[in-house]
Amino acid sequence: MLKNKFLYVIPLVVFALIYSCGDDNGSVIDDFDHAAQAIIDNDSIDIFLEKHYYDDTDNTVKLIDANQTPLINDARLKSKSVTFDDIIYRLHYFIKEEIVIDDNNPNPTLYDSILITYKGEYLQNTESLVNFEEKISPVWSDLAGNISGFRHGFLEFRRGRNRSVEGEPITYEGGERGFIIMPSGLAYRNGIRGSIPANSPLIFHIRLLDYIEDTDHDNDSVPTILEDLDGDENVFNDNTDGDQFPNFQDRDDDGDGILTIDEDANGNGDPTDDDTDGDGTPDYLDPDN
Ligand SMILES: [Ca+2]
Ligand SMILES: [Ca+2]
Ligand SMILES: [Ca+2]
Ligand SMILES: [Ca+2]
Repeated sequence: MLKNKFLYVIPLVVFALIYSCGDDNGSVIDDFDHAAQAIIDNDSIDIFLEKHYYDDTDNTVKLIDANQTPLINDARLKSKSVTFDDIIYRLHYFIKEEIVIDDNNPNPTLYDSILITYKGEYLQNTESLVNFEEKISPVWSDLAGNISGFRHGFLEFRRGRNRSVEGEPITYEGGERGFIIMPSGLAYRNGIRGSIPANSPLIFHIRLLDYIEDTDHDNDSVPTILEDLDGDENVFNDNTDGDQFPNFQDRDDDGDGILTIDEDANGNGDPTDDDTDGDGTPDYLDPDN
């Protein structure tokens, strides 16, 4: 079941993966002033939020043309700080209607595969948006490799419940909808991405239908969230054996020839709690045991 679902993870953000790789490339010299751009974007987004409102009839963000409530005064608009590359950014998110259903883990983590619908737009200026991508039918997306604003925004949304009937279209009950609005620093920064100009704040109109709990990209029975060993919210820079695969894509994390899934001495399905030589390093990360 889990494996089948994962096959549908789609490349909404393959470009984000490419970006991540580029970012680690020491040959790229980037003297762009990201801190200054963060201030510019923050001001633009504030003005945008003053000039627009949320139209509940068609779930869109529109320019105020009468006495609608500006987003900045709409109690449903929330914000939080997200640090990326040592800069603290402000990320806004808007949940149209909070939906609580019986679910112990309604929100995804930063590393999960999510089932969503969305429409992405960039701010051309503080009064106009330009659509760059839209998925009306549900698609699977991988948060692990996605842009920071997208990842941190989705954490705030609750999934729905699958009510699909065999042979009929996928149907979900609940599944919160709304939007995320992010500065360019949490999106594609000063790079051009498809039709999106450099330094563009983005807005994603979204609905979270479902996600895979404890998404495990390499199926080694260590959830991807636990393969971010240094806890820096980036799974691409954790590579215990220094081979070409970061741990979350490596089925033998310590490169000792024994697959991680088989370094489970107590057989409880969790390799992270087995340390047979008692040296403080679990066997799956211990090349000499
Ligand atoms: Ca894993
Ligand atoms: Ca990491
Ligand atoms: Ca692994
Ligand atoms: Ca080992």
